[in-house]
Amino acid sequence: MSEQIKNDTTVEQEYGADQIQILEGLEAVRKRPGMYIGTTSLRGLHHLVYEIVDNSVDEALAGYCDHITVTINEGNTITVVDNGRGIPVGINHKAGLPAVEVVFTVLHAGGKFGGGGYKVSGGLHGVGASVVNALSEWLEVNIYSDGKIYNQRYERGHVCYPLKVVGDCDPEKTGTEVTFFPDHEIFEDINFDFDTLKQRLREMAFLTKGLKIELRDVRDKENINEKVFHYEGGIKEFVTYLNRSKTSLYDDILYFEGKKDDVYVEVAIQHNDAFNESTYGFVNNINTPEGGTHVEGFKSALTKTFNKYGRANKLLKDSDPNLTGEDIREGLTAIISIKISDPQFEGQTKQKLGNTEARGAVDSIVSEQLTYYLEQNPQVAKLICEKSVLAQRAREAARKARDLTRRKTALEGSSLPGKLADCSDKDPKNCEIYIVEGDSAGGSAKSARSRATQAILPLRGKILNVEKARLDRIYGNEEIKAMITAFGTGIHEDFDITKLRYHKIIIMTDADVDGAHIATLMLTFLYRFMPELIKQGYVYLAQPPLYKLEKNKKVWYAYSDAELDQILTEVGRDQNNKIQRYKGLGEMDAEQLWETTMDPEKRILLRVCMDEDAESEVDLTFTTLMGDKVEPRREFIEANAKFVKNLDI
Ligand code: TSJ
Repeated sequence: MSEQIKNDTTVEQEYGADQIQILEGLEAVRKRPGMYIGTTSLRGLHHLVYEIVDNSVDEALAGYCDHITVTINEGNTITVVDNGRGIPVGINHKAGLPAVEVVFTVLHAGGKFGGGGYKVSGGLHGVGASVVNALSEWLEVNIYSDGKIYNQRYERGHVCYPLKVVGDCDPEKTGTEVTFFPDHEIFEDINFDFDTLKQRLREMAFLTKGLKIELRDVRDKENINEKVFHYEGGIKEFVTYLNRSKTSLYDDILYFEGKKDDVYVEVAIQHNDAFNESTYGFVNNINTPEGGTHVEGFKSALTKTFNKYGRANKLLKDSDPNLTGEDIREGLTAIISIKISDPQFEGQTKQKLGNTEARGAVDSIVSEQLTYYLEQNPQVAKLICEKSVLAQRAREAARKARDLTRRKTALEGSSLPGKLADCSDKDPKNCEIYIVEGDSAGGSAKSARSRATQAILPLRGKILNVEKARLDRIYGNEEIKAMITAFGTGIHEDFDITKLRYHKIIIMTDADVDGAHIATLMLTFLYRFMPELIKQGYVYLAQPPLYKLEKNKKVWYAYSDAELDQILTEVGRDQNNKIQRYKGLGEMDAEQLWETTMDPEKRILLRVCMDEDAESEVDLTFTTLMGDKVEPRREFIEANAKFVKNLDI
């Protein structure tokens, strides 16, 4: 190892104990990359980009940078450019090296180096540029400062030559440019995904008001892809964005900002006329899906302030009980973003903020500024209080409705819905339930099924959209009640997955737009009320064929236009072809339905999964499962298809 280093360097630098330690540090990163970036999957690959961009965002937060460009170059190298001060090039005395070299070669180079004020942003894996350097086949940095361009290159973390001046530039121009090529030896796949980077960079731009972040994909010269994110309103615009497909309850975005006990707090909220809560917490620009003290402080302030205001202004009657936090947060979209110098994360996945000073800071800033806002804006205050009181009543009604269904099931035993054609096998592992759109398709499915293991539950028409209805109506809905009793698990606090009666819940709808909409409504219901069923992989979508082709007494089924095309190419395009396009499940007879969609040996099922990467939007993804005997043509369809469907409809 040391031989190699000596060859790469000049007499100006002597490699002593410090340098050896440096290389051992980066070697450790290469040996156990997972320890530093979580994973070497695509997720870890993209993490490299965030790790670099975080440094430029820090420069923006320090007030010296307002423009960052991220480019995916041909060959999957990444270039990040900012217009900040440039990483310091002067000698860092502790290490005896230029600060920039320390940044790239010393593990955990943080506040200790870089000329003071250098802060490693992020929390979870905020380990800095040296980790990216260690995991890159090569990395090059150019720094524009004092009218000069400084340059250094590294390969797998090893310095190729000392920092050098490679040219002059306009003395007004300053900034940092880093290009890196992720190491094939570390990452199995180095293909960057534009949309993945887009999501995160958009989020970063929302969280840093005024900062312009550009993302460019120039891998395909004929088709350059470009996105610019620039939000002067910061998290206020984030809330507008999250509410974009909703109807807001009032026009304002409420915005609170302040600093207390060294915690900088920003909060933006707005209610919409629907019923779900979307509260997102961020600490140093990192999403905290499990919340923590900052989110607790926010919720406590909201509950206290609205109850106080409601009582004082008679919007809440003396005889009414207090509003709960959930009542007030019905239909709420909120961003709580704090910046803190020493974030402590706890919980199993280290995603929950633990700093106690954050609770107090958010609570007091929100309480004070929200009280003031409500006094200044009585119309908005009234709208929110009235919606909360309605939520309170609905909650009460729902509790009664639920108690009633509970008592009823206790009285009647677990009587199954009348429309359910149950299977005879009672071992859930062997059992499947098909939820079928429409009575007529339900009829075909009932005669087609394998009675021992397949149960059929036909549902009439469009099922209730649970995003647009309050709990009391949801519990009163016949289709939903039928599903709940058929599954056997109960819901909410009664939910018990061990009581699940079928280990495959298969949604079978027409292969058209209406069918897709109905499937989405059902998935929304399952996602909101029984998310464990999806998380544990019990939910599936059936895939009925789109076309039937008959020719010379032979039959083919096609599940996509592409497949039909392929079959036609195989059998020849002539007038003996009889092609039928199925407009719905109802057009198939029982035998066809069995053969194409229900026979476990031949059918295609998509398993519904939750995308763990999804942050501010819930994504359900689907993986394809096929019967044991897969015809080659079926495999062609979408063996690796990944459908992403945004639930936020
Ligand atoms: F990741 C990284 F370190 F390689 C990196 C850092 C990558 C990129 C694209 C940009 C940066 C970066 C660092 N941009 N701006 C800075 N700024 C500083 O490092 C800096 C400059 C001046 C002073 C000072 O106190 O004068 C302090 C710092 C931390």
